[in-house]
Amino acid sequence: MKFIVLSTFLAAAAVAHADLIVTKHSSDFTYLYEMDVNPSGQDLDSNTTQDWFGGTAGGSTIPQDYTGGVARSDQNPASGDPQNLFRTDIGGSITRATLADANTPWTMELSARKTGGTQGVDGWFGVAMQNPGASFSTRVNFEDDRISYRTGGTYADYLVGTDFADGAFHTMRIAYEGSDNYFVWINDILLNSDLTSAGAFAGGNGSFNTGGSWFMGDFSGGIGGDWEVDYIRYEAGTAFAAVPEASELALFALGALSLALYRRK
Ligand SMILES: [Ca+2]
Ligand SMILES: [Ca+2]
Ligand SMILES: [Ca+2]
Repeated sequence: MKFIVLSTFLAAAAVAHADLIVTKHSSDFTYLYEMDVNPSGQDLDSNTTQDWFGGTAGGSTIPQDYTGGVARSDQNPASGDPQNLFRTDIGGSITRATLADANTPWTMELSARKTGGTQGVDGWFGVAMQNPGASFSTRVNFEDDRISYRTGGTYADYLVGTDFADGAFHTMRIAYEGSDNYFVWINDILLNSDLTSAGAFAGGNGSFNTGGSWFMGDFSGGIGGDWEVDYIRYEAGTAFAAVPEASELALFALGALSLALYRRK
């Protein structure tokens, strides 16, 4: 009986990692934007070009408030649809400089929390990402009670019923393998856990910037509400799985212990 439990757990663990078996903690990524300062003024890849866009374009502004290690969206004026986002749609930006083409892999993890306001029809924090030269992009949203992933022109919902408006920080990791294959973790939970590489999430958001760009935060009328970002961490060249949660490791240890006890009997 205990052996069956362990076998089931091991099978679940194998599936949970899909085909991405190389893990890496985000704090070990190459580029760490910890939000102690405005990342638009940083040049972590030393290419003499600011890594992120700064200022306002099309009514959208990179967050200007950096206090206590977090970036804070400034939704003033309260009327209309003010938009705050992190964006890399500039020549030599961190993503354009480090992603060679449509199939260059990468891993990004961010930590964000909702601090107030009313979400839009697509939630309170969105991410849209497109490699240089890619024909598609990927789009993921934090909503008050779910995660939505754009696929096939519509949104699919995940983790429905989870309170993402609880004021706590939540992590979003996206790993791109190339060939329009994405893996998404929320709080270290792999959303497309039942899929292998060939059937990974396809970027279903269509093309929004063929030159390559990341948009993160509020960049559309469908996103609303206030938020803070604790960090954005990024590494080019490899799709890394999230490190299993401590609770999973504890379960694994428990399973191993059960097996040991089973064998002793
Ligand atoms: Ca740079
Ligand atoms: Ca908006
Ligand atoms: Ca921080």
